[in-house]
Amino acid sequence: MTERLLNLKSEVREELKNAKSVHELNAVKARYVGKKSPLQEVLGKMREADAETRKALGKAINEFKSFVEEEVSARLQEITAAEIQKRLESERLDVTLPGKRFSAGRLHPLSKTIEEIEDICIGMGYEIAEGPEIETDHYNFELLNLPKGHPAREMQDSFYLDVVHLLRTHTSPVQARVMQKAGGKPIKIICPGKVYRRDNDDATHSHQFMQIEGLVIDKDITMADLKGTLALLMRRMFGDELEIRFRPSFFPFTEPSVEVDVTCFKCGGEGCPLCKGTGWHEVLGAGMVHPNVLRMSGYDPETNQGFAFGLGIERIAMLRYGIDDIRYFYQNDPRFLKQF
Ligand code: FA5
Repeated sequence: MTERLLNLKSEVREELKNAKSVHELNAVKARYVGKKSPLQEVLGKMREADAETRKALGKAINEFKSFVEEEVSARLQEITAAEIQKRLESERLDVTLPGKRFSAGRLHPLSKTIEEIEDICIGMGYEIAEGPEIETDHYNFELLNLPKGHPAREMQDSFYLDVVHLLRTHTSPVQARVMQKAGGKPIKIICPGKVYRRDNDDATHSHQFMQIEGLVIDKDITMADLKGTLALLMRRMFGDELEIRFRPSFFPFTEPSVEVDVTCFKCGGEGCPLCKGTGWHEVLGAGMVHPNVLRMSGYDPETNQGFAFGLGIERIAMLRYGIDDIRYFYQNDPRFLKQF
């Protein structure tokens, strides 16, 4: 019988050699030491044997079991090492390869410019207001002292949707909306937003562009407040390098009215094709709120004064970042956008 066990050992070795996985190893183990293994046959024989043979057989069985355990565990180590080696080879990482580039989104230069202006104005105590892009003729023109047939309406060629509605041509209609809601109380707001005009697109004009409207209404507001506010805003935006000039102008909703120009960033004021030889770029219109406008929206011009301004965001962004064509802002070219 001990001889039979010796033969089994060489069978076990052979089968373990052929086993390729943990599952196959366990199957070999069960086959040789499990309930249906040839050991059961040896155990059966033990019952009939004399005491001395039983002792010898018991020793041989235990030795066989330990042998199987050791062989299985040795083979298990080999299989595990081979599996690790296989994985290492198939999942090999070349740590010298360059990493994957992740492209991060960023703010559009116009959004950045609006945020900067908003931050400066909020620092001066302004609140942010909003108004609709589809406006009525009443708010876009009439409440701004531009009755039907007024020649100054032609200053802003409009996209009409029907006889009453149009795409707002400027952010100034928000003035009237805010004044009507404020019910005679002081106002200090800015309103950023898109505006639309039937202008021909060129390097400095777009049919859709953005403005920020500013409106301050209170007692004893003077032109000096307007000038000081705009000069501070411009200096904060451009530093002290660019020159600013206030030029008398005309808007039906302000009296007196001014336009503010900033030196051309391209030629430094000497005159070039971009500034059409003038050396300046107009960036905003402003003035003291016209008494008619105050009156139409519920303010007594005898006791209340105010100033208003409307600046062109694209023009400011062009000066700020040295961009020589307004159309870049609307082409969504990643080569342009990723510079900001
Ligand atoms: C107005 O729109 C007035 N509502 C501004 C105002 C507000 C005056 C409050 C007084 C009181 P104007 O048409 O000049 O004004 O436009 C204001 C600014 O918008 C200009 O200075 C310019 O920077 C910009 N702008 C005007 N037209 C265009 C255009 N087609 N493309 C790009 N920017 C423009």
